[in-house]
Amino acid sequence: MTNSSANIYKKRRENLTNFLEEGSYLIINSASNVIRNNDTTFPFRQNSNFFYLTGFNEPECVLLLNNNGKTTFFCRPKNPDLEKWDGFMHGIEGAKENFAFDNVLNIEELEKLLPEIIKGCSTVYSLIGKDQSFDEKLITLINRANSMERHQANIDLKNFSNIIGKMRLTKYEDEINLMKKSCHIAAMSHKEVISNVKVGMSEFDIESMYLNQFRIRGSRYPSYTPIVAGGKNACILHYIDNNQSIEDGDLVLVDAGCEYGMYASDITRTFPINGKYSSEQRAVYDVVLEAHNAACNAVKIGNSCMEPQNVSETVISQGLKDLGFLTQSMDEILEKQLFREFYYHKIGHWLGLDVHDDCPYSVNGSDVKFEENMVMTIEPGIYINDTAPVEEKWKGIGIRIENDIRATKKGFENLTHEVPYDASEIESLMNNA
Ligand SMILES: [Mn+2]
Repeated sequence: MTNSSANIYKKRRENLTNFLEEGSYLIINSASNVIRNNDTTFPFRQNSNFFYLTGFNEPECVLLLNNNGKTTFFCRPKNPDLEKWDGFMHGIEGAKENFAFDNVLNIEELEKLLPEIIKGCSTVYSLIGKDQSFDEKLITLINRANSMERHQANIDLKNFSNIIGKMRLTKYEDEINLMKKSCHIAAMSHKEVISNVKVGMSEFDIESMYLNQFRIRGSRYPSYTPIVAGGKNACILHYIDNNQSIEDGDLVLVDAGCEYGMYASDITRTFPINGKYSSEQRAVYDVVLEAHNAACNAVKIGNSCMEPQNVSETVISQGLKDLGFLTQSMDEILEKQLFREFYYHKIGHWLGLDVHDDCPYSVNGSDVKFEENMVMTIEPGIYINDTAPVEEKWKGIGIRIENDIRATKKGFENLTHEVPYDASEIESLMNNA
């Protein structure tokens, strides 16, 4: 790691000390290797909050940050034998030289040294509830520190997740650049796959094409398990079996994004396997598109982050009325949330290091208001299940359109605009390949 990127993380830690009480410590641990089965592990993925504050990409580390911005970092010592099996480790010297920590210690000494460091402090902030075994270890070590300073007040343990969540809401310039790249790779992958799908391909075939596109464009992993849903499988929101054949005349809903530089993209497109929407599919599609466009316009500095939700409910309700699916008055549809029969998820979520970025939607009881460089997905959908009270010809249609939207000074920027989402544009993409 270069010094300049170490400084990015150092600056974040310094900014964060503004939220720490006098005489306090923030303590946060890295992710661990996770067993998949027997003795094989999933690929290591660093804890997003830990990465946000350190840029350090190894397991078995703990960061201590005091309110003056001084850092003590615990990590694994360099081990040439282990490196022969698992690859490069920074080690204690490497962490000290390359990551701008003030002090670096051996993780094996955490239990001995941590109580010494924090004894007599007022407060320990930690991400309580994210990792139960670390929570338990930390409580034990805080108790040990308390027993060393019997004439002082006990240390308060406070949850830090809302503070760091609020910080992560507004992305720094370097984060926006990585997000743009992640969105670009995902968008170009969607575009390439959609222009190449053909009748006869299965969900599995199409999933493989996406994963290949992500990889050849520089992203090793999707940011979540892709959803590749043919026909009525689209009505199952978290469908990830992706193993069914697709009939001529079916729609395919693909919700797939990639991870680049630790940042997630998240895109959904719904296209006809044969390159042409039926009139029913098109009618529903255009309602979802209208809701999508209206919701994007509501991503505006100063607006409540719930505004896109409200706007999408109104547009979809009107559309469901126009299609004849709902017959009640608009007031009744909205008040009783009757649209939820067809639109049964929320408009979107914060996006960043996590695909569902771990950031708040309300703070102290008030909705978060959009600020520049907040990024939210906008993803309205309409799903017509077998049990829906509509004519047979509509059943099994499931449509969602999802883009990644950044709040800007001028309004909003669609970071995933490179893959078309207008129905006619999708048809020309599929037929002019
Ligand atoms: Mn999403």
